[in-house]
Order: sequence, then structure tokens, then C-alpha cells
Amino acid sequence: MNEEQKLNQFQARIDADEKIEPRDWMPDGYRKTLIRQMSQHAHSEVIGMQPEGNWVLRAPSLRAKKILLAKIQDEGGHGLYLYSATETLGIDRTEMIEQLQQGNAKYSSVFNYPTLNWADIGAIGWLVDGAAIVNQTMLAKCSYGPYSRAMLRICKEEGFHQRQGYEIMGKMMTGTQAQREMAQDAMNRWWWPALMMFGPHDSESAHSQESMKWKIKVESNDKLRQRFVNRTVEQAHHIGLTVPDPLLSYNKETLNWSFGPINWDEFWSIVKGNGPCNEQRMSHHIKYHNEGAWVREAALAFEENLTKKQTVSI
Ligand code: FAQ
Repeated sequence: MNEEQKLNQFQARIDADEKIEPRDWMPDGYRKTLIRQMSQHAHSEVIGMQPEGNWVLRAPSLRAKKILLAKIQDEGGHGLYLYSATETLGIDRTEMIEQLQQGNAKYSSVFNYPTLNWADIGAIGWLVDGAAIVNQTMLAKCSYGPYSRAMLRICKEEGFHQRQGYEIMGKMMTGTQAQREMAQDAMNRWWWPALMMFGPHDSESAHSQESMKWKIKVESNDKLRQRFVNRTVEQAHHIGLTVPDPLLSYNKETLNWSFGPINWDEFWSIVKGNGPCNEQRMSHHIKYHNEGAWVREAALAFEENLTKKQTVSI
């Protein structure tokens, strides 16, 4: 088959909702887009452990500490599934980490904000994991088999994370005046960054058109953002929180909550590395990656030893 025939056959498989598997033929652009998006997704999961890690030693109870530790461990696990799934496309994890540390790969903008008080842990679980679920439920239907299957498993765990965050916020809203103010303050600081997680508006999104043709993304940035807003506004009102948006209003015709403009200057400034915590997140990642070098060496030595023994016994 010539290149054009291969492309047509590939697109026909996508249009028929078939999954593409690692050994199948795929266009270079499809492979590159997946490597970019999946590796950035993996980096986000791992960098996302840092804002929450800040509160493990200050959790208000043993129960809260155990839940938070389990959640952070889950996020590390999600990073590992996603690095493994990305490796099926022919890139090594070492290379992906180099791209991150050299500033050539992104991670989600939302993890460049600080966690100032315990309510921030509630807001991250409820809003950030809540936004992640909306996005990842869509990605579970993506055309690339390993990514889609990783998403199914990850979404189950994110559901628990979202509920633990909402529980923290709900509890604080039934507490003292000071606790209610802390919860509202965290809501005010995390609401807009959570909306930014879905990426630029569809009209500004460089990759959406191609990614949707290939069903890497099956719904657009704006559609998912609107779904998240519709779900979350009701949850906020239910526990007495105010959404920090004076333009928020319910549209009875479209059945959507309309919301005010997003500050895209803030978003792009953070994406370019100028957010309040970008520098701290990367220097922390580099420091602990370097300190963990001996673990990787030991694991590799163990693996080499095992291969030698297996070769001898064969
Ligand atoms: N932050 O053309 P588009 C989590 C970039 S996991 C930074 O629309 P695309 C779990 C984009 O990369 C959260 N950069 O791009 C957790 C592109 O630049 P590039 C992470 C962003 O890929 C919870 C440029 O803008 N989830 O939260 C962002 O078609 C709690 C143009 O944008 C994922 O990564 C952003 N928010 O659509 C962990 C999901 N948005 O690459 C710990 C997978 C856009 O050309 C604690 N990713 N950009 O240099 C996706 O679904 C997509 O990549 C989108 C962006 C929707 C994020």
C-alpha cells in the first residue's frame, strides 16, 4: 500500500471506532500528538503530587492524613501507567523526563499555584480532580488503546479523590466562621485555575481539530469546561459556597451556567513558566530525581542480573 492508502485505511479504522494498538501502522503526526499529550499528562500527575505533599505532615487528623497519603500515591501511580502507556509509542521514559526538566514538555498549569491552607486540599480534590475526571472520562473513549485503557482505571481512582475533596469542603462549611471563610477563600483561588485546566477556547486551540479527527480527543475543550461548570456550580451551592464569578447565571434555554471571561493572560504566563510556583515545582522535581538515581541504578542492575541468570539457565 502507498502512503495515501495507508492513511485512508487508518482514518477508516478511526471512523469505525476501532482502537489503534502499539504495533499497528499509524501516521507520524498521530504518534507525535499522542506522545506530546500523554507524556504531558504523565508529568501533570507526578508534578501534581507536590502541592498536596505540602500538607501531609499538617493534616488535621490521622484519618485525613491516611486519605491524603493514599491519594498522593494514586497520583504517582497514574503517572507510572501513563509513562508506560507512552512508552508503547517508542519513546523512553528517560527522554520524557529530560524533556520536562529542560522545559520542552509542559504539565498542567493548575499545579503552579500554592496550597496555603487545609481547605486548599479540599479544593484540589473537589475542583482539580473533578475537572480531571470530566476530561479523562472523555479520554477513556480515545482511539489509542493503551491510553484509553489507562484512563478507565485512572477515572475510578479520581472519583474517590473528588469525593474526598468535596467531603473536606462540606465539613469546613459546617464548621466555625473561620473554617467557612477558609473554604470560601480556597474556592476563590482554585475556581478559575480549574477552568483553565481544559485549555484554550476551541477557536484558539492549536491541536483540537487534528486531535478530534483522529479521536485522540472526542470532545472539545469548551464543551468539557461547560460540563464541569454545570456540575460543579450545583455542588458549590449545595454546601453554601459562592462561585467567585459575578457574571455567573443560569441560562434556561441552553440549560447551561454561563460564566465570565477567563484570564488567558494569567494562563499563558503560567504556561510559559512565570506562575507563583513554576520554579519551585521544577527544582523540586530535579532535586529528587537526582537523589533517586541510585534507586534506578539498583533496579537496572537487578534486572541485568536476572536476565544473565535466565540466560544461563536456558
Ligand atoms: N496547562 O491545542 P490545545 C490531574 C497547552 S491530571 C498547560 O488545546 P491539546 C490529576 C497545550 O499543551 C491534569 N498547558 O492542546 C491530578 C498546547 O501546548 P503544546 C492534566 C496547557 O493538547 C489531580 C497549547 O496549550 N490532564 O489533574 C493546558 O489539544 C490532582 C494549546 O492547547 C491532562 O493532561 C494546561 N491546562 O488540549 C493530579 C489531560 N491546556 O503541547 C494531582 C490530558 C493546554 O503544543 C492532583 N491532556 N495547554 O506545547 C489533554 O486532554 C489536552 O492536552 C488538553 C489540551 C485538554 C489539556
